[in-house]
Amino acid sequence: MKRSLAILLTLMLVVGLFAGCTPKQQTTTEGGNTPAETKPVEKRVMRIGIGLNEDHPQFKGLEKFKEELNKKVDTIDVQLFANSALGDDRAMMEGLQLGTQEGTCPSTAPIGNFVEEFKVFDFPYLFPDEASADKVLDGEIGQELLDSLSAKGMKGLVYWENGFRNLTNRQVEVRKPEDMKGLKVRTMENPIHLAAFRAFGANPTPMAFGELFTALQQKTVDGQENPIATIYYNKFYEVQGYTTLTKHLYSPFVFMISQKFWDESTPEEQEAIMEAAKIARDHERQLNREANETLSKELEANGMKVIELTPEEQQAFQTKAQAIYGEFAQGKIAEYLDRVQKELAK
Ligand code: KDG
Repeated sequence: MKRSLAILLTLMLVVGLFAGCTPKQQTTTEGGNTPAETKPVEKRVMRIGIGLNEDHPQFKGLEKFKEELNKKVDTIDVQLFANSALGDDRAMMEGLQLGTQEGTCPSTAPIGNFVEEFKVFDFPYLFPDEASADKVLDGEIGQELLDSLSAKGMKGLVYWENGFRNLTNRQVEVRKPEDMKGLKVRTMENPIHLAAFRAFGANPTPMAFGELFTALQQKTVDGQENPIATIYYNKFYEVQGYTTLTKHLYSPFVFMISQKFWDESTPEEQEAIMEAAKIARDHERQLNREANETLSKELEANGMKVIELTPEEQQAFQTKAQAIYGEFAQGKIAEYLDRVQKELAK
């Protein structure tokens, strides 16, 4: 009797130990009433979060990713979260590292806090147009930087598009840097952005995107800067009077998943993830470009004044921005900047 009790206890301990050792992979199973002989498909959950809302091309891109991935494999359950439901860009990248979520799509601006070299993409007026950005981002330089994320626990898949950023504010018709004097402007968490806005004469302050609308509404800040699609889909026209088409920075997104999720994927799944990410990228870029082309009119229809700058006016902003290049183009960032500029000159 004693012996069988000992065996039973040992068995329970072994089973318990094994249960403890199984990788903590969150799984879901498809379909409840499968016949006994067919094993239910075990799905790994891929939670992807972004700061923007469901109307934005970025979210449409994620829906496309999910649809394409589902066509190729049935072992991954993609779950999408908009509106900073999983946190801001920085917190979500930390979430990939900690394993509390599997995917996100931040602007490059906060990525510089994880991999310094990423700051190369955040120099104002670096890319003259979308085609030049695509050339660098989808080429060798872009790939090298994506690869550098792996050492930080993040697998950079491809670049999507946030787009050319423009200034909005509540009270001033900004046409030249001097008009920005003393204006409290929210920027992303990036030292180059902060320096650029100081150089323009503004009083910049970094803030998470999720807090921005309320900050504008409560007048904690006077203005902010984002691409037209974001200004429109986030209804900033309800709390801002003016958009100046400064186009001061082409802002890329990096679509990334956790390195752990990638490493635990089969080669077939990895191929499917990569293919779906690329199809979704093309879809998202196209929607975003259409939105940026057409939505200025909608901003005006919603009571905003949209200010186009003459080439001379634009140049005045560019000259101010140029003055901060030296301070940030140091070490590895300087090397990358040089390579990007050579690539653009080709
Ligand atoms: O989903 C992306 C957003 O979290 C953020 O990157 C948007 O450009 C952005 C900003 O200003 O924070």
